[in-house]
Amino acid sequence: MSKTFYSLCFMCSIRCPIQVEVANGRVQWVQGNPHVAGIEGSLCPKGAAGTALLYDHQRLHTPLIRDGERGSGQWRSVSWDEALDYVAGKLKAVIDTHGGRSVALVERTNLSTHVSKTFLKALGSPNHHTHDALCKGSVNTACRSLFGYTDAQMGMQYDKAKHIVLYGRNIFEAVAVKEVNNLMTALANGAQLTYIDPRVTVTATKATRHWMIRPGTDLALNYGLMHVVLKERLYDEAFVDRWVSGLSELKEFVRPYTPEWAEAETGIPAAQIVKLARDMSRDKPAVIFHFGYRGAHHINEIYLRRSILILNVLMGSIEAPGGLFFKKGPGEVGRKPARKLTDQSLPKTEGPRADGVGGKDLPLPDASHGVPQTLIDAILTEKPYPVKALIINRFDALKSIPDTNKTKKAFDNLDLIVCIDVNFSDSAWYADVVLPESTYFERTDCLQQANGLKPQMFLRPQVIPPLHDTRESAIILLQLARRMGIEQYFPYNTMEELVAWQLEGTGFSRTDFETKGFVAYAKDPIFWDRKDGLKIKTPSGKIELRSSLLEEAGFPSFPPYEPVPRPEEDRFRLVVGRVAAHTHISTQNNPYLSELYPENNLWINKKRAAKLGIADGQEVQVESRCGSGVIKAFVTDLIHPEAVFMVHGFGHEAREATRCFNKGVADSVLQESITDPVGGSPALHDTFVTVKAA
Ligand SMILES: Nc1nc2c(c(=O)[nH]1)N[C@H]1C(S)=C(S)[C@@H](COP(=O)(O)OP(=O)(O)OC[C@H]3O[C@@H](n4cnc5c(=O)[nH]c(N)nc54)[C@H](O)[C@@H]3O)O[C@H]1N2
Ligand SMILES: Nc1nc2c(c(=O)[nH]1)N[C@H]1C(S)=C(S)[C@@H](COP(=O)(O)OP(=O)(O)OC[C@H]3O[C@@H](n4cnc5c(=O)[nH]c(N)nc54)[C@H](O)[C@@H]3O)O[C@H]1N2
Ligand code: SF4
Ligand SMILES: [Mo]
Repeated sequence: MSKTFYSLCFMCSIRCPIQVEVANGRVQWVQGNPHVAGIEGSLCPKGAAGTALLYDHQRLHTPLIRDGERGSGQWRSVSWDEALDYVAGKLKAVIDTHGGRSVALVERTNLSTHVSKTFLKALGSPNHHTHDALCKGSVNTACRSLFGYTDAQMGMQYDKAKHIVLYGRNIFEAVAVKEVNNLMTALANGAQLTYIDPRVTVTATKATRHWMIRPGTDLALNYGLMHVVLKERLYDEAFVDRWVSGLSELKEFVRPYTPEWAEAETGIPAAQIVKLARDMSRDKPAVIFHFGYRGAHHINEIYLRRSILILNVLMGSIEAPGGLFFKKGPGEVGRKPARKLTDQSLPKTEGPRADGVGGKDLPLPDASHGVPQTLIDAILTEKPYPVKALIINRFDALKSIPDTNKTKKAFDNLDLIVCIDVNFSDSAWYADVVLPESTYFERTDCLQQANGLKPQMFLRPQVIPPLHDTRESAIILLQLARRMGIEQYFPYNTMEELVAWQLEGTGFSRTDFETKGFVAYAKDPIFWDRKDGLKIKTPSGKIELRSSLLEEAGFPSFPPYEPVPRPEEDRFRLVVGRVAAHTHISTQNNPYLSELYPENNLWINKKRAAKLGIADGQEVQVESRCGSGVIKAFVTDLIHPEAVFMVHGFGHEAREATRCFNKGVADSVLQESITDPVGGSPALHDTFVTVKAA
């Protein structure tokens, strides 16, 4: 007998809605949820390889306690009781000596993040971290500086857009299924796509125009664009007059940044810059300048993200169909969202965050996410205070934070490392205790509140019982909470009880999710009235080009442009990114995906490779100030001469993950840990490397 379930993929954190067929206790088939607009059956290659994760004999099967040196790969399989007693005992010892704040937790945001936040707060620790800063911290801060909303509270209506500009937002390889489909719809309807990237990516091949920009200079391009827009009055005057403050300061600021000046910095012809400004103005307000995620990570990233958002504001594309919108929650229609454990009144935590967020060094990054790379510094220096226990959940701290060698040194300073994962990640490999989570097919998860033009709620139900001795992270934390004496904040015994608790007051019940996998709070898209109804959350109620958030923290809104250094003769700027077949650092050992894309290589420009005597396919040694590795060269004219590129996610060290062990090089080993002090993102693309024949 076959049964159909609606659920959420978790081969990456996009969480696309899926339909799962189960027969004879086995997952037989997975496809996109046909009831969800923009998905309609489709999946990406990683989503399709979900069953290969489920049935992979190399994933984690039981709790493990380390039996040799850290990283030696000697483990003891233990019962859950033994593992949890061990962790609780160690946590108590650390807390007795150093206080609750000496426990930190790092995780990739997931549906149970409210549970782990509650766990840490209940222990008295302010040191909960998500991946956010590493992914898009400066985008988050830039959005708050202009609108008072985070980037996560904003979206883009691609399918109705007439022109979309992507700054290294490589949508057709760094995939979110709905986004890809909606962009395809826009292109089929005649929309223009301008793609800016120092590499020719798949997205570049589908674009109306592609500019091979000199790496790191997008900000100069944007100042050139703004110069034209303001000089030729190409902006949406009605929108700007009504909603924007700081226009005259911006005008004054961009006056010297002519398109000719931008050409000298970026390599993009001035006439083309002028043309893009005019094209966008013609199509406004149904235009999108995508604020991007990982395209350009530099020490001044905040100002790039602000400049992209400001271009949208000038085009009046905010809250316009085919532009950027503010996500609407259930409150918009007088309803309630799913409850979170963090809604409860929780103990006050023991003051400042160890990573410095909210303090004088990092006043502005989002304290509800933290900055993982500066947590590493705090662990190393024990400043402002010792952090001695680290819980890592659904995150690979060792390989997702720049400068792996430094992270390893910080690990040496910890009394306890616990890793909750489904795979033998490198962080698991270096942990003291490994707690295996059930995969997304085997567990019911917390509810997904999906705000957007139409607020909705999704559920990920268990479709088969766990195949091995694994548990859900929300249950693991509950069982630890009981051992730590903080169980009063966890009002459930099972995931079904937790979901029922979350649903209280929403007007929906568990069975409402069975027909389509989701429930909707509204039928039609909700747009606020652009004349009078925008709920801008800055102190002035206006979109603040001159930002009170920045200036009150002592940062300028419009700092003069600083030229981007060109690498010395024998050096390259290291840039990194994704490939369609893999998720960050987590799918390289997947039986199917490891076949599709088994190892990364180093893209290097043909002319520069010729000078160095490097041939295509040859092994080369790449070296930065913090590390080195040997990787095969991909010699091509599809990359700017100043840059070399590698796909993130390779160079795994966990021997038990045999399909990916030691294949390719980890970008994190090479990258220096530099942080945008305003926005909070790591400047992952500010590392220079040498390349020579290995
Ligand atoms: N050097 C470098 N660092 C980066 C980036 C980069 O390009 N280069 N990219 C940044 C970006 S954009 C992001 S979003 C982050 C992502 O950083 P991470 O979150 O670390 O990366 P992922 O590959 O998404 O997943 C990490 C871990 O989650 C585990 N996992 C998968 N499913 C489950 C599950 O159901 N339960 C549990 N408990 N674990 C699970 C995987 O096995 C993997 O070990 O990295 C950032 N850091
Ligand atoms: N297949 C797959 N899809 C994913 C993910 C995944 O792991 N795998 N992860 C998801 C997540 S968490 C994220 S954050 C997004 C990331 O989405 P993106 O940010 O679109 O992804 P990246 O592949 O990191 O893209 C970086 C691109 O920027 C280019 N670039 C480098 N330097 C510059 C520069 O100076 N200027 C410009 N304009 N471009 C530059 C690089 O060449 C590269 O093509 O992808 C999401 N989708
Ligand atoms: S983008 Fe692919 S891997 Fe990520 S959730 Fe969607 S289908 Fe799954
Ligand atoms: Mo990300």
